[in-house]
Amino acid sequence: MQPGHSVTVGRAPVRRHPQSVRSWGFNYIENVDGKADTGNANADPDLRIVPDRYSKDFPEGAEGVYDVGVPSTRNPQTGNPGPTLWLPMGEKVRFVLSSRDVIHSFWVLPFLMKQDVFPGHNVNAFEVTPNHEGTFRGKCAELCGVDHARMLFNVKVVTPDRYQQHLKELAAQGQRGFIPAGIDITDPARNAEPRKL
Ligand SMILES: [Cu+2]
Repeated sequence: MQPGHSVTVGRAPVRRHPQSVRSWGFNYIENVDGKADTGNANADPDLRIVPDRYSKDFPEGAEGVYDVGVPSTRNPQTGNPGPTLWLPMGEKVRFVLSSRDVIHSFWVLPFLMKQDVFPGHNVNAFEVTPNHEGTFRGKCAELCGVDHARMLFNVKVVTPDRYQQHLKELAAQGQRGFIPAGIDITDPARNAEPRKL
C-alpha cells in the first residue's frame, strides 16, 4: 500500500521568525485545496532534496502547508514545548527526514524507534500508521549542538477529518507551500545555514 500522506521533517529555517533560533519544521505534502491544478510538489525547489522514490508518491496538485516551531512554541493543550506535527489516525504516513545543518535524530517516544536526520543527500524515511489518538512527545535524540535540549516537538494524532481541517487552518494562517527541506550540497564548507531566510 502506498502511503496516503507524506511529510518532510527536519531542522528548518523559520521564515516567520527570522530572528529566532531554528527548530523543527514540518512540510505537509498534501493537496489542501482539493484542486489538481494548484501546486506541484514534485516541481517545488524547496522539496528537491526528496529522492524520486519518495516524491513519486506525492499527491497530484499538492500545494502543501507547513509548520515550524521555535523553542518558545508550546502545544496549546499540553503546554509541552515545541511545534506540533498533526497526523491522521489509521492512515499511512511517510516521514522523509532531512537536516539543514548537522546530524539530528527524530524520536517520537511512543513510536519506540528513532531515526537519524542527516544534512545533504542522505535522506532517511519511514512509514507509520498511527493507531492511537492523542498528543505525544518527540525530541532530538542526537547531541547536536547548543540548542539540542530545546529540539522538542509534539505529535498529535487526530481523526482524518480533523487532520484535513488542520491543514486548512495552516493554509488560512498563511503557512502555504513548503519550507526548504534539507540542503542540496554536501561540501562541508558550504553546509552552513544561509543567513537569507
Ligand atoms: Cu538536534
